Order: sequence, then C-alpha cells, then structure tokens
Amino acid sequence: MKSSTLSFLLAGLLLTGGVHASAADHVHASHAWIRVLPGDLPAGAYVTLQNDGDQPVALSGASSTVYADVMLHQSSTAGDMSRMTMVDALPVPAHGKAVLAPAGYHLMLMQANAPVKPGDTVRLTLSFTDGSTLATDFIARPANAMDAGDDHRGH
Ligand SMILES: [Cu+2]
Repeated sequence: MKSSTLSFLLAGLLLTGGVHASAADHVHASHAWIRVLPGDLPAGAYVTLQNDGDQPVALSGASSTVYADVMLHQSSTAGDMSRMTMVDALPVPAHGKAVLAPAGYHLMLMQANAPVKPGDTVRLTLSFTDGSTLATDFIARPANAMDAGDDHRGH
C-alpha cells in the first residue's frame, strides 16, 4: 500500500514538472568539438545549438569534470588586434540557432586535470539561463582544425 501511494505521488510530481519545459528540452547540439592546443594552453570548444522551441533561450556557460574552469567568451578583432571578452549569455532564438566557432563565440576550457588529445571525447554540460542543462559530447581535434571534421559524415 505504502509503495503504491509513493508511486502515485511521484507520477504527479513528474507531470507537474512537465508543464514548464526547460530550455535544454528544446535545444539540440551538433558539430561539437574542441581545439586542443599544446601544453597547458586553454582549449576552445565549439558547437552549434539549434532551438526547436517557441521561446528564445540563452546559453550561460558550461562545466566539465575534465577542466577546472570553463568560460563563455567572444573573440573579436579591432584593427589588427584580436581580443576575447566574457559573455554572460548567448541567445538562441526561437526556431533558430547559435553557432560557436573559431574567431567568434567559444567556450574556453582551462586547467585540464588530465591530458586531452585529438580523438578523445570530452563531455561538457552546457547550462542555460533558466538553470537547465544539456550534457554534450565534444570530439577533441588537433590545433590546426577549423571545424568538427564531421561535415560529410552520415550524409
Ligand atoms: Cu576565450
């Protein structure tokens, strides 16, 4: 008797939670990759985020068990100076996408607790401004890579 009452309560809680879908429920990540640099240099992580929902969402950052610190940055150039600025939130429009790519938005991965080499897969947990999260596997690519290297895979 006791356990069936508990099951009923849990089902009710799950249904209630489903009424307010989170940002992560509507977002699909693709072309997720990391550009690995030599030594202890920070690595850039890049991904395409597609929002299938009717509401805009915003990426606020990411975390990983492999890297001690992850920051959301934007690279920009003014004249011949290249610089990076911190980004609080990167919007992903309703039924639109946001692209993190070299020379633009990226996640900066710092202080790897173990060497990451090309071919490795690293899981990053992307977080959104509503507090929801999306675990995504990123493929590590060499320093000279310009994209995820998967453009023609599965086509
Ligand atoms: Cu950066």
